[in-house]
Amino acid sequence: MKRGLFITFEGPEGAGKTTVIRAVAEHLRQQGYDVVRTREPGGTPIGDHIRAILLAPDNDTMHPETELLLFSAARAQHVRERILPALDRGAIVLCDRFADSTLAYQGYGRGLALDALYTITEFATGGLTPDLTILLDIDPAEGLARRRAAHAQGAEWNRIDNDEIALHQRVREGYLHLAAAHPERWVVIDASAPIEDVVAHVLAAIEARVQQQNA
Ligand code: Z5A
Repeated sequence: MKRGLFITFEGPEGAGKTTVIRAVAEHLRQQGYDVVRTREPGGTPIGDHIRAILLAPDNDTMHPETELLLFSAARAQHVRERILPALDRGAIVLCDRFADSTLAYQGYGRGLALDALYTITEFATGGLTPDLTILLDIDPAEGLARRRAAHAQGAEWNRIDNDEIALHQRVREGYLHLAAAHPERWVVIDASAPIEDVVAHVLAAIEARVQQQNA
């Protein structure tokens, strides 16, 4: 059976991943593609239980190592229960965060050793790597301001939103570093632009990748 396309979306809080994925999924479905939208942490019932532990603001004594293993446990379940079956049937999987979030947050952000993160991630994913990763790049101060505005309208506020701004700056720099190291997989898009422009750039990047796969 033809393998589908695994596309991940990364970026600081409030970059617009959820909003963009929703618009892109609708566009691709209208074109007749089988599209699966999913997210991390989560994407499965077990993953959603782990998500609740990870993001509860009260769990503020969680150690970085515990956090790493919980994100990785949720990912191991997500890959096997949800992502691989969808790819095996030829779907386009749009995933809101994946293993690069672990490198950016637990690695560049919290300072855990990157070589350990690569080993644990390889084990959790069984070696699954995205075909395309979209980095929605934004100044964390602007992203967090968006999050605060959304929270005032009822959106949830989580434990990691509470982290110091310096962590979010290191996360952004980590992402830019990862993208520069693997330009064949990453596309960096300015997420401070109006949402219509961001969606148009993302669709162009996906269409280019689909054509490349079909060539
Ligand atoms: N995490 C980790 O540390 N390690 C890991 O391995 C993984 C994750 C997988 C998950 O939280 C947390 O877990 C996350 C990283 C960490 N850290 N935090 N916090 P989450 O899933 O709840 O949150 P998120 O992934 O960071 O998403 P988010 O904060 O909800 O942001 P978003 O999805 O990128 O943005 P949005 O919800 O689409 O938009 C936010 C607001 O901005 C909303 O009101 C939009 O209408 C508005 N928006 C969006 N785009 C625009 C533009 N272009 N202009 C103006 N306004 C806009």
